[in-house]
Amino acid sequence: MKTSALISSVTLGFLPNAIAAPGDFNPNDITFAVAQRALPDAPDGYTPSNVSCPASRPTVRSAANLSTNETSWLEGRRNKTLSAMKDFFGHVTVGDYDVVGYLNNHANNVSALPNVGIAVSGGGYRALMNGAGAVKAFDSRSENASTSGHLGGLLQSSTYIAGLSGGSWLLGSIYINNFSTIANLQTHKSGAVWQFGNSILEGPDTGGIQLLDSATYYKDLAEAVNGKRGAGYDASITDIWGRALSYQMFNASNGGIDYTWSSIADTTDFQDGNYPMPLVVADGRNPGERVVGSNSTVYEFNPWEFGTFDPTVFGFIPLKYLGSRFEGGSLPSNETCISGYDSAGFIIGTSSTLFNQFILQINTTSLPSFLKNVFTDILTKLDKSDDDIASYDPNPFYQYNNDTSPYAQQEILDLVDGGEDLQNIPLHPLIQPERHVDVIFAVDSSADTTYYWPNGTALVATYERSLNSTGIGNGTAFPSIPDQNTFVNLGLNTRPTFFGCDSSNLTGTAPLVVYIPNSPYSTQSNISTFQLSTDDNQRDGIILNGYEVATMANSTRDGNWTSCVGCAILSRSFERTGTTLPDICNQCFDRYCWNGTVNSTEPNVYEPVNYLAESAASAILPTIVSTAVAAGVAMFTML
Ligand SMILES: *[C@@H]1O[C@H](CO)[C@@H](O)[C@H](O)[C@H]1NC(C)=O
Ligand SMILES: *[C@@H]1O[C@H](CO)[C@@H](O)[C@H](O)[C@H]1NC(C)=O
Ligand SMILES: *[C@@H]1O[C@H](CO)[C@@H](O)[C@H](O)[C@H]1NC(C)=O
Ligand SMILES: *[C@@H]1O[C@H](CO)[C@@H](O)[C@H](O)[C@H]1NC(C)=O
Ligand SMILES: *[C@@H]1O[C@H](CO)[C@@H](O)[C@H](O)[C@H]1NC(C)=O
Ligand SMILES: *[C@@H]1O[C@H](CO)[C@@H](O)[C@H](O)[C@H]1NC(C)=O
Ligand SMILES: *[C@@H]1O[C@H](CO)[C@@H](O)[C@H](O)[C@H]1NC(C)=O
Ligand SMILES: *[C@@H]1O[C@H](CO)[C@@H](O)[C@H](O)[C@H]1NC(C)=O
Ligand SMILES: *[C@@H]1O[C@H](CO)[C@@H](O)[C@H](O)[C@H]1NC(C)=O
Ligand SMILES: *[C@@H]1O[C@H](CO)[C@@H](O)[C@H](O)[C@H]1NC(C)=O
Ligand SMILES: *[C@@H]1O[C@H](CO)[C@@H](O)[C@H](O)[C@H]1NC(C)=O
Ligand SMILES: CC(=O)N[C@H]1CO[C@H](CO)[C@@H](O)[C@@H]1O
Repeated sequence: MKTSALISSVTLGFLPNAIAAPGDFNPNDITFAVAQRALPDAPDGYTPSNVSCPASRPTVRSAANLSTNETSWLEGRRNKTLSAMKDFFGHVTVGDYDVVGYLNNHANNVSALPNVGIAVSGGGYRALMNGAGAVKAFDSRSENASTSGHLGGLLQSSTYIAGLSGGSWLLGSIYINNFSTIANLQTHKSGAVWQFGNSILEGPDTGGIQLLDSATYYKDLAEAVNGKRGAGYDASITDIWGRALSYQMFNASNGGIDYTWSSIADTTDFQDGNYPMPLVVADGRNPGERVVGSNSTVYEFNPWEFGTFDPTVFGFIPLKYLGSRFEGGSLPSNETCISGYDSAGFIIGTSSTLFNQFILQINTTSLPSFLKNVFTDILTKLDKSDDDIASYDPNPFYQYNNDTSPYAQQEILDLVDGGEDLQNIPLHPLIQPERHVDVIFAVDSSADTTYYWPNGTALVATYERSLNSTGIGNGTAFPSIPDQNTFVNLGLNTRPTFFGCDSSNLTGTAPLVVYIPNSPYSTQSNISTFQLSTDDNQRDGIILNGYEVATMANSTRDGNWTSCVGCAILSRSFERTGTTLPDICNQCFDRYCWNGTVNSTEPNVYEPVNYLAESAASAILPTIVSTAVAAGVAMFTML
């Protein structure tokens, strides 16, 4: 019996007892039981537990280099991206230039070849769905995606894919479900994942893989979090939030309670370099500060490690041993190794702490009052019950880099939503010089404007942070980005725009950024960040719109769009190999590269019309939130 005995029988006495225990075999799960996927390898469900340490005890390592894990993985992955790029340039032409011939000529030196990254912004369910549409467009497995005018194969050609907040829910849905296609996530039978018609407050449909009713759902949430607390770890509302998200995102019984993020690194397909490397971003909140500013530390969770390249902490620990009591960068000899802390749901919950407040709205539902009481009971046991933070107890970077780390004397590390520093696109891991990324496809579903469209705020934040290259930017460089008024006035947020095309005009080595802002094609995809549920029609409409955003309506808006994407991919590689770009690329760059023009006059309210006129008539008008709510949670509206 893995369930915790710590839940008081008073609390649970009235609940049904026919509850599937974690790990129970579920016949509906049969296809997943045999498929390769992230692994249910946590030793005791959600409760972190002692495990024997490996022969060389885990330590904090300096962030001066990439991990040996990533370096050796890259050798395999870069080879795989080469063949994927050859497929991609089979249907994406660049004038009459022989791109496949070029790739073949440099096949023995993969570092000469393009190194592609994808970044999916935050913005709650809107970002999850719009981001999913873009990923669907980039995935060669999607129907029609590998035909002329489409962009299938870009995902397979990528080395990295980063997500934060709502974007991290997308990454979790893909990676914890066996590198699932988006179409599969959309078509799961009732009761399985991505059933957003049920709000997260109600829990999953009964039936399907979860076999839960609301009572069991809340009981499970409570039990998981109480188990962690009972084992001596500080828990926060983010623990409940992460567990709740897991039921919506992970197609495994009990909301995939024993799936860890680090298990991604243990799957054969990932080890063989068959997928891009997923990166989830969260921010640190400086001790004693409520505002998460541009000087807060940006952390990443990758399949092997958790840590940061920022000059504050400047270190990484093995993710599998998160929860172990590190001190001054090593694990004292009287401390055991801990595993199971890096629950996949807790990782995506951490990246999205701004939304953990959703769960506090339970009293607005029609759920029976005994359930509200169960929930209130857990909340009162949490130290920071209404705080939008994730508590990492113990702080793995305790007494590490005392001189530079503001967190060195903190026994608990507070992490918050990856977009709280306004860098709402997870570019940070992709602009680290050690990673040598050439081009980033930056999908932005932020709600910056009155009607929840992006206006470049996320890019501005990353650009400004990079200007402090000797400080918090720590050697990163980023293309020049104009102010938000310019984005709106020049329409840089209504269609894809390239930044940093001219590499000689940069302050250091930086990727070319292909900015892909959410905009309306067949659907008004600007749903409110507060909208907690979408029926399947709206969900699929926004995903399709995201597909059209990325492909410019399957190239009907610009017959040369996919060629231009090809030019963006090849640009830095051609510079390294001294190759001249084909003529069509110059036309593309004239059309898509921001050329330095600025118009900072204040624009009118931004209200784009659907590009695909025939569907404009049926457009759903954006929901306008009451000003009182909007003022109270201003931060929400930006993300
Ligand atoms: C990562 O690298 C370390 C040291 O090289 C190795 O011990 C460990 O097994 C690797 N982790 C994975 C998941 O491959
Ligand atoms: C990658 O490809 C190169 C060139 O074909 C080959 O020499 C090398 O062994 C490959 N590496 C891996 C890890 O597959
Ligand atoms: C971060 O910046 C704020 C505002 O400039 C400043 O008050 C604070 O001390 C800084 N925090 C750290 C840890 O550098
Ligand atoms: C290990 O030793 C330190 C210092 O004496 C102590 O604070 C800590 O509680 C010990 N840990 C365990 C697991 O006993
Ligand atoms: C729900 O309402 C009850 C009764 O008014 C209150 O005690 C509890 O704190 C509320 N719960 C939340 C999460 O607001
Ligand atoms: C870091 O600070 C702690 C507490 O002040 C101290 O015990 C420890 O020796 C320091 N570590 C280093 C490497 O200076
Ligand atoms: C851009 O977005 C920010 C919030 O991210 C907002 O404060 C600003 O007013 C917006 N400006 C324009 C021109 O939309
Ligand atoms: C740059 O970063 C350093 C260290 O983080 C900080 O002291 C300094 O105030 C920052 N400068 C600017 C202009 O933000
Ligand atoms: C774009 O292609 C997708 C996938 O084939 C299709 O579902 C959609 O209807 C197309 N949209 C337009 C505007 O052609
Ligand atoms: C695409 O580019 C070619 C070559 O530069 C040009 O001749 C053609 O007119 C362009 N097509 C469109 C639809 O813009
Ligand atoms: C070129 O660099 C200058 C100085 O950083 C900057 O002001 C300008 O906007 C850049 N131009 C482009 C097109 O990025
Ligand atoms: C390029 C650069 O400035 N790197 C610095 C990043 O931060 C670490 C830790 O403070 C420094 O040692 C590096 O020199």
